[in-house]
Amino acid sequence: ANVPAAPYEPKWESLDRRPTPAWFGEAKFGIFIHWGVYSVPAWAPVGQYAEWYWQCVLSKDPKKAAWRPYHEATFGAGFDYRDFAPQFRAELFKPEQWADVFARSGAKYVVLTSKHHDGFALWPSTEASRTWGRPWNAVETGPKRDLLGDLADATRARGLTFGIYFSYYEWFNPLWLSDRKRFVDEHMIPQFKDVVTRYRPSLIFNDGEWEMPSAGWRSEELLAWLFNESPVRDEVVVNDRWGGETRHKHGGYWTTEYAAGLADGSHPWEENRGMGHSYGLNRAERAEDYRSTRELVLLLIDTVSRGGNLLLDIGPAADGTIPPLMEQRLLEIGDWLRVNGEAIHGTRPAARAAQWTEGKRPEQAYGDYQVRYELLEQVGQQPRDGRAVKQVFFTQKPGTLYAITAGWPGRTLTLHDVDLPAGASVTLLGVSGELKVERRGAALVVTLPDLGPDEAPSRYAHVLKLP
Ligand code: FUL
Repeated sequence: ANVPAAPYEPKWESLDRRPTPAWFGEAKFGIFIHWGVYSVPAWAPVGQYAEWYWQCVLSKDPKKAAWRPYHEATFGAGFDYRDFAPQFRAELFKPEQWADVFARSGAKYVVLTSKHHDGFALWPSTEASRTWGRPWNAVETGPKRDLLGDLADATRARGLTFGIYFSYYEWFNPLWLSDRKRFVDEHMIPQFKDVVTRYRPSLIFNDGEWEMPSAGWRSEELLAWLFNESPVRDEVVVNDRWGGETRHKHGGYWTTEYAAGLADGSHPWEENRGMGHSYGLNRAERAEDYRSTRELVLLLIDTVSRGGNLLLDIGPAADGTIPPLMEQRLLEIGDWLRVNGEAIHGTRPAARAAQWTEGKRPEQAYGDYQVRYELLEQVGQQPRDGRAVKQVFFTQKPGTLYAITAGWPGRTLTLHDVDLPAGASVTLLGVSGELKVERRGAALVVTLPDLGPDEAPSRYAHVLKLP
């Protein structure tokens, strides 16, 4: 409804004026899924991206030196990545079960890799098999199933918004290697229009754009088609990966990847990352390589307090199962959101994103509940001494301020520079009754309920609701 009438001109100047459809800013939390042929080897040196398997095994870059010996020892020197495709079977894939987990996680949207840089399409893309000269989509080989269509249907049936990841670039597509212009004209553009028309994704996380400027990819034309003519022109949300020059400059929302994100909501943005160090499943990662639920919940809160969305990635296995550790994290985030979601979904950043410990060393803040958060250094929010941490995060809705504490604050919590109308009451989400509040100058001292160790309404973080 907030989208002005088409047409948009195939020029950044015009395309960049299209507002990001409102659903995105309300949703806050999405699930990213990297799933494909790379889910068969499902391996990377810890810290690297497993979905890059094919490229890295063939790479001469010394930083990628560990890949080839692993591949040769495990599968044999002559084993071609393409021969993993028949082993991508998805035999245990139950899209309804995935959708159930996603819905219970409190996420509002789901973004699946329609194809990654290996070019393998999760839908019956005729362009994929034609340009690769072999069955190179999930219906013609491997799962023999329209994974994209089945997940789109199942997630929508649970009220979730469905989107796709799409990579322009395909490392070894024969047409890309021989003629980039024909690759774009005869493969990429028809394929993009096909996937959009068939599945009507409400979000397109484009990627693999860096290899050419946007003019080479014909991105302005493609986006004008998307915004003016495509079946999703009213609701589609797009990111900023449309050509070597476009990130944080053109397109829709800005993307950050394993980074701190932006300092504020001056432009729509979304941080995306896995729970460990990879997007595709990496079987070399151990439990301690994964962020804890507490870290993930705090990451979500911190992101939302600065006006961003969090697109949290999972890497399902080639058999179609979600690794239980990932499922557990999602369900626990959902437990938190069930009590506290009103402070996340549909909110906007407050005047101030967070309250820091003032001049205190982090260990003096909340004992072991302190938020150690290396990310924040990257957005220049660290106070001078470099030791302070965020204790309280703020979000708001019209007429309501939410103060979200990292960990249980103890018997009282002092909120600095917060106003409270006379006679107004403060509550703790998940607990009935008003809290005692005392004004001390510009600060409010809130007395928390006297709860036993297991009686707090939720774990990890707690929400005070102020009128
Ligand atoms: C990057 C890709 O190269 C990664 O594999 C991953 O898909 C990430 C979301 O975007 O640019």
